[in-house]
Amino acid sequence: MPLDSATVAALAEQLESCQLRARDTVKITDAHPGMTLADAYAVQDAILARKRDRGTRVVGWKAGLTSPGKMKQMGVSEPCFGFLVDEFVVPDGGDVPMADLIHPKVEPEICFVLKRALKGPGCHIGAVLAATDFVLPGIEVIDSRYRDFKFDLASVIADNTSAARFVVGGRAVAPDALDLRTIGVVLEKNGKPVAMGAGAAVLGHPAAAVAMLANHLGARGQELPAGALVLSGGVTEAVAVEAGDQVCLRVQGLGSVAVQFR
Ligand code: OOG
Ligand code: MG
Repeated sequence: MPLDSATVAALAEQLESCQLRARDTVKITDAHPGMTLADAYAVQDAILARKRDRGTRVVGWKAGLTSPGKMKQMGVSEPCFGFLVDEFVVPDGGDVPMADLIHPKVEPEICFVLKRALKGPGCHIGAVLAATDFVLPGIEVIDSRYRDFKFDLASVIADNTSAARFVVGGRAVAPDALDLRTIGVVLEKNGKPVAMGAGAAVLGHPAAAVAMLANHLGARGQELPAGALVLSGGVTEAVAVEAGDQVCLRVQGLGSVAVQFR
C-alpha cells in the first residue's frame, strides 16, 4: 500500500466532507497516481469508520460497474464494491432534495435480501440463490464526488463507489420464482422510458455480482450477514436527474419503485 495511514485518513475526510456538503473535488488519483486498489478500499473503510463513530449503521452493500452499459458509460471495466448506510435510505415514493447532492444520476438495480450469511472465497451463483430470501427492485441514486462525474477505478472505490441514496420497494419475490437473467427492466423519467434492459446485463446473472461481492469481502475476512441487502449493480447506463424529475422503475414480476427529486 503506497499510501500511509495519515494520507488515507486525510483522503477519507476530504471525500466524506464533499459527500456531506454536496461539493465536488478533483479525483484523488491526480495527487496520488500510484495508489493501489488496496489503498482505495482503505480510504473507503476509513469513510465508513468516520460514519460509524457518529452512530451511522450499515444497512447493506453494493456492487457497481457490473453491466456493459455502466462500464462503457464510466470508462471503467472492472466491478467495484461499496457500503450502504442508514443515511442513504429513501422510502419508496419519497423525495430527494437536490440541494443535498452534487450531480445525481439514477440506476435500475435488482436487489437481494439474504436469509443466510454468505462468505467467500468460492461463493457462486448457486450459493447466492440458496442464501437469498427474496429479490426486489431498487433505484440507486449515485452522486460521484468527483468533478464532472469523471474517475478511474481507484478513485471511485475510495469514494464509496459514488453511493448517495437508494430506494427499494415493489414486490419481494423468492429467487426460484423468477429467471433473473431474462427479467425485463424499464426505467422511466417523468413518465417516459429512458433506459431498459434485462437482468443478464449484470455479469450474465445478477446473483454473480452478489457472489463476487461475497468473495471480495471474504478475501478481507468479512462476510455478508443474514438479512443483508445487496444492490447488484445498474442494469443500464445511469440517467442524470434534476429538480422536479419523477423516476419510476418497473421490473418484470417485481412491480415498481419510485423516487422524485425536488
Ligand atoms: C460508480 C458506481 C456504479 C453501478 O451500479 O454500476 C454503480 C459510478 O458509476 O459512479 O453503482
Ligand atoms: Mg449502482
